[in-house]
Amino acid sequence: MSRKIFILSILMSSIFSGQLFAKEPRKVADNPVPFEKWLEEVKKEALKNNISQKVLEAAFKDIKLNPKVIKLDRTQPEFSITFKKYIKGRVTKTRVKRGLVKISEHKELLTKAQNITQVQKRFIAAIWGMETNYGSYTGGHNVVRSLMTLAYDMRRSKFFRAQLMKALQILEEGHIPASQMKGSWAGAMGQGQFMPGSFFAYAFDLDGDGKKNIWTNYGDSFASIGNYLKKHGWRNDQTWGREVTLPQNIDALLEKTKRLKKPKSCNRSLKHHSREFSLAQWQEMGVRTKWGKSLPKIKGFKATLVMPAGKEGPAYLAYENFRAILTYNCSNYYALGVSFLSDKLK
Ligand SMILES: [Ca+2]
Repeated sequence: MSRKIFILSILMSSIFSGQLFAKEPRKVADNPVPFEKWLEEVKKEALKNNISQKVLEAAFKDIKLNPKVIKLDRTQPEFSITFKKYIKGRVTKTRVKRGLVKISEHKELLTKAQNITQVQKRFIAAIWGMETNYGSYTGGHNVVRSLMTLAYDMRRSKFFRAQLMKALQILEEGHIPASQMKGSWAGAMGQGQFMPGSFFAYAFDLDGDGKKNIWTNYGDSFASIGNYLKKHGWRNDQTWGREVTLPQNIDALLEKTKRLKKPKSCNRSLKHHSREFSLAQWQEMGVRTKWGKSLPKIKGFKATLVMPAGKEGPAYLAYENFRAILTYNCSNYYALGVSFLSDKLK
C-alpha cells in the first residue's frame, strides 16, 4: 500500500540527504527545537484533536527517541535486484506451502472476508504472505515511538506527525492498547502493514466487536486487506492478468502502445506499462497467451503490457486488479510477486 510508496520515497530522499550531508554528518534528529519542548507541542495538538490525557500518558509513557529508526530511515539499501531474483526470493516454495497451510487453517475467516469485500481470498492471502509472511513478522517496534522519532526528525516531519496523530486516534478509539500497538520501524502496522492513515480509510471490523484489530484478529486483518483492494477498484470477476507472448516485432508494438500521459499516481511503476487496451485490441496487435493461443474474449476491461525484466524478459498483460495491487505498494516487482503467489495459492 501507500506505506511502501513513502518508504521508497524515504529511501530515494535518503540518497539525496546522504549526498548532501556526506561531508557533515547530521545529528540524530536535526531538529532545532529541543525534544521535550517539541513533545509538549505535539501533546497540545493531540489534546486539541480530542485525544485524552489518559491516552497520551499511556502512549508516551517511558518512550524516548529511537536513534535506530533515524539510522534505518537514512540507510539506502541496494535496489539493483533483478526481477528473476526478486521473484525467486519472494515467491518461494516455503512461502507457497505455508500459504496453503494458512489458508486451510483460516478458511472460514478468509471466506467471510472474501464475501464481505468481494476480493478473492487467494489475493488477500497473497498480500498477507508478501507483507508479513502470513503474520510471522509484523514488526516489533512501538509504533508511537517510531512515528514520534520520524516526526521529530526534520526530513519528513509533517507526514509523520500526521501519522502520529492518527496513531493516537487509534489508541483513543480503543482498537488496541498502547503496549500492543506494534509495527515496522516506519510505523506500518499489523498483519497487512497498514500505516495509521490507511487504518482509518480501510481497516474493517469483521467480527463486529467495535474494534478494528489488524494486529491479532485474523478476520479483521483479512477483511481490512480485502477492503483496501475493494476501495481501489478491485473486480472479483477478474484475476490479476496473465503472461503473454508477443509478435516478432516487439519494438513496433511497444512504440505503438506506449504511454502518452503521465499517470495520476504510482508513476514510478506505471511509467513502465503501456497504454490500456482491450483484450480484443491486444489480440489484434498479435499478442497471444503464454502458450501461443488466442486471448480470451472477455469484454469490458482494459489491460496494460508490462515487461519487468526489459524487452528480453517475460511479458505480462496486467488487468485492472493489478493496478489495485500497485496501490498497496507501487512496485511492479511487488505486484507481480503478489500475483504469482495468488496463482500458487489457488
Ligand atoms: Ca473486530
